[in-house]
Amino acid sequence: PTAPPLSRDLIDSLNAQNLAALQDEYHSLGRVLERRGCAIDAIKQRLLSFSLAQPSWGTGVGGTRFARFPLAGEPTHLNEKLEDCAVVQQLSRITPRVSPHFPWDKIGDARAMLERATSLGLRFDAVNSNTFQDAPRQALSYRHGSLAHTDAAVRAQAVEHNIECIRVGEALGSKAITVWIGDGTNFPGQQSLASSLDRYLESAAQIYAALPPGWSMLLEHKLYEPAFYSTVISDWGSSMLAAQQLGPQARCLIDLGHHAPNVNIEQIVARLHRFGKLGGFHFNDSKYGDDDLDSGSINPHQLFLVFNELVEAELRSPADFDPAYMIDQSHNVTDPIESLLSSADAIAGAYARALLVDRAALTEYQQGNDVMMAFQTLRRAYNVDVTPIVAMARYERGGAIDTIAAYRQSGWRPRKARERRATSAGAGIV
Ligand code: PSV
Ligand code: MN
Ligand code: MN
Repeated sequence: PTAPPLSRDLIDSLNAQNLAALQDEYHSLGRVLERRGCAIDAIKQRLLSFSLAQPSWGTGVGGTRFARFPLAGEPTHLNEKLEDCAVVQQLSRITPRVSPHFPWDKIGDARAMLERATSLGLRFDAVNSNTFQDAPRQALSYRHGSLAHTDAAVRAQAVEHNIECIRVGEALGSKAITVWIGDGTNFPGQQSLASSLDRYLESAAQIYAALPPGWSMLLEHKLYEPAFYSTVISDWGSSMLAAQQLGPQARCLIDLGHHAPNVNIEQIVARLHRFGKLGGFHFNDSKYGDDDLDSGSINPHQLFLVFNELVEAELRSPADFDPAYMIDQSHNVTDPIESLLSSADAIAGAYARALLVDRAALTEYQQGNDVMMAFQTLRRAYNVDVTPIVAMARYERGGAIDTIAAYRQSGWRPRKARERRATSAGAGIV
């Protein structure tokens, strides 16, 4: 039996206040779209089968390397993180899975943790390994790298940790492991750029060999940070070469914040899909680097263009289209639940806009090299305020029409501030 954390009556009574306006706006938008030959119900239907994973670590206040300002009532361990994820899911209805990160998340009895998640209406998504930090009581340090370390014993320890993550993931009902490493250098000459990659490939192959059938290994690349001169898996090219060498269960994961400035991420989406290596996404937004700001808060147009490629990719070859969608943000100055709600909304909205693109017209304009009209076809879809479609889909799935207002009215955070122990300013919620 599921026990959602917020009162159903509260959500229903708030929805009752908002429903007439939503219906009016939905039907009015429906008429606009109908004149363009597009059925609003069909778009809503597609949204009804769209979902995203939440990062367990996104439920706490992340902080920066300068400071962390604790939030009263933030979760202190996985049980409480799951509760907060359940609140997000109860209101948004498109975030039913949680991605755990080890050893930040202490699982204990995996079966009990899975039952707890299930009772909250949640499932587990990809597990994340962590060899970019030293865990307490760890034998060997990752100061100079992990999977690509010069010392075979450190590499073996990092491989072992990843295999352990897979085993825990199996018990949690997960189907993928996401591997992001911080390995790289801060000085020219510090390491051999060629040998580091060789060592990574050898270690990654050992993790790959431990994958259960039906599992994916998602390789997440990142240009820089913590390494500032060179990073072993720095870009989609390195990620793609590694995934190709490892085998069919290895695919590439795109974190929107992990690229050089102005890189054409949507083109990377098209490339990876073309070669069967589009594994998944970490959604967030950025202005300067890996800022981990809320999805769609800085560059919503880029988010739309990414989804435009995703819709196109699915149309081209639906059989091998199965990217894992997840939010990966650091919430420093907002209540994380509100940020997750707002981001889920922005991501669903970008998808809805991409679904509005008149694909037949676009192809024709592209074929005839009608540059302006091809561009206008995208612009026309992007300009639509899709709020009523996203809200109606959410309402029909049992969520809140106005998620943030419902969350605030629920008094969840003040209640948790009384119940949960306070976190410290220095450390994250590990
Ligand atoms: C690294 O910057 C990253 O995006 C990876 O996904 C990590 O696992 C995550 O952030 C956690 O902070
Ligand atoms: Mn990420
Ligand atoms: Mn990141």
